[in-house]
Amino acid sequence: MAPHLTCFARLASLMLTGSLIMGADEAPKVPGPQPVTVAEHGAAHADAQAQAQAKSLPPGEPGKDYTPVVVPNGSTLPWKVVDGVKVFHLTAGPVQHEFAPGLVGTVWGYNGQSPGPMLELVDGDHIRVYVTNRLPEKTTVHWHGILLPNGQDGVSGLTQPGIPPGETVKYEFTVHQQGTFMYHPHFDEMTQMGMGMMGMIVIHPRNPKGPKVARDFSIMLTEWAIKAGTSRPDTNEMSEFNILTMNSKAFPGTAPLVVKTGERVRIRFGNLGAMDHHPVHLHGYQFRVVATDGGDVDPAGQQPETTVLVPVGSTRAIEFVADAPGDWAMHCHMTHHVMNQMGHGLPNMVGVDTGDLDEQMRKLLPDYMTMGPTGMGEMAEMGMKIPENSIAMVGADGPHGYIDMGGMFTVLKVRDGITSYEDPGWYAQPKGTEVVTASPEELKRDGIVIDPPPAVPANGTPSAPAATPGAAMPHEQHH
Ligand SMILES: [Cu+2]
Repeated sequence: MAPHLTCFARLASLMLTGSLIMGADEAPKVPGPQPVTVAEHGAAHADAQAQAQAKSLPPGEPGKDYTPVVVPNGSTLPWKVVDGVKVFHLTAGPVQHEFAPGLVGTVWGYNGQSPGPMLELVDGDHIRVYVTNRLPEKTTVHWHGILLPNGQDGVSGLTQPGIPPGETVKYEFTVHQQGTFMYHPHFDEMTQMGMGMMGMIVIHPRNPKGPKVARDFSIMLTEWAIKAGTSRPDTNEMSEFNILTMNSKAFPGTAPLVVKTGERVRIRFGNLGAMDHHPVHLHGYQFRVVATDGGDVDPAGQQPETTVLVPVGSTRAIEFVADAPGDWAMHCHMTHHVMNQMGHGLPNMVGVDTGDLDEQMRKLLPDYMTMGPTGMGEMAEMGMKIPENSIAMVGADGPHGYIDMGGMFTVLKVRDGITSYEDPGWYAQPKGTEVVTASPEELKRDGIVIDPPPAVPANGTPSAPAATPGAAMPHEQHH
């Protein structure tokens, strides 16, 4: 192994040297038109940055310059103004964090929170962010999607030295853009982001155009690997993520998004998970994807959608008018991402006839229960015994029974004439709009014939294909 490593190191160093001696004056000549050389571009860029810094505007104010964004389960980072500069302070460090009732994790975050508090700015703001490192290793802060001088980009080793434990550094730049962005460490990324270090950045336009948004939400999506009964995320895990979160909360820990009927709503999503993109689906509405972390989508190019894919390392903002009252589910559509800890990595038991296995096992393990012979939906509802400090696979009591979802799941609550954005409770469906059991008269009226159930044991496998009496319409059997 050693000779190979040496070889590789030499090769890498040669490549590095190569790139170093290929200075600005010796930019590789490529055939075809060359409007700008590297040197010219570099100088122009530096000039632009200097001019940009000089062109900062007075600090934008909430209420006057923008309607503040709501961070469900989270907060906005406070600031003070010193000589026209917005001054912030982030402290990276360990956090005791509750994902949902029953599960507290020992994670890392900023200012005692994961995700860290949202930075809320206005186009033209000049900002100074102090970052104190209370972690046991170095860190940096990278401002994802922000256009800034190279020295402020926060990549350890490339644009700055890592911030040693106990030290405080200063980032300072002017923002000249608008939209939804993120911040996160660029040192030991796998560990630090896997431990929960991330946050959102919103930059409001100085002079907003287009329809005014009444309710504007920010949700950071991410994923964690926390084995049931433990509290520390396993950041070496690459595929078995069992806690999927919105603003670091798993349902039923996620706060609902409360909106008044008729209001225009924006929801901003960011994704700094390790491995998974999240297709977030909203029930009851069509929306448009109006912006990414690359900027606003031109109205002509805004696709109507009901699901928005939020890839790792990206933000997406959606907008719609909340004209339909109700409790509307909003969740990642990957089915494993609406499960909590107990739903993954188990043997497939669907259809297995377990006989008296549970009874026999309980002689050795009093709380034994085979998971999943009839499916997984009712496991938590049954009150299955689970390890201390863990959350089962499923959710919470709802107005019509058990909501058997966890993870990246929340509820958009749209209500007529509300005067407060406090959780209004569950939606009362108007009479005649609920799902009801079909009556014999209705079945008769519409000519619906119900087949007798197939003659197989409850948990068993049919010994022969189920009979299909001629009277049945085949497509009905899938309902
Ligand atoms: Cu997902």
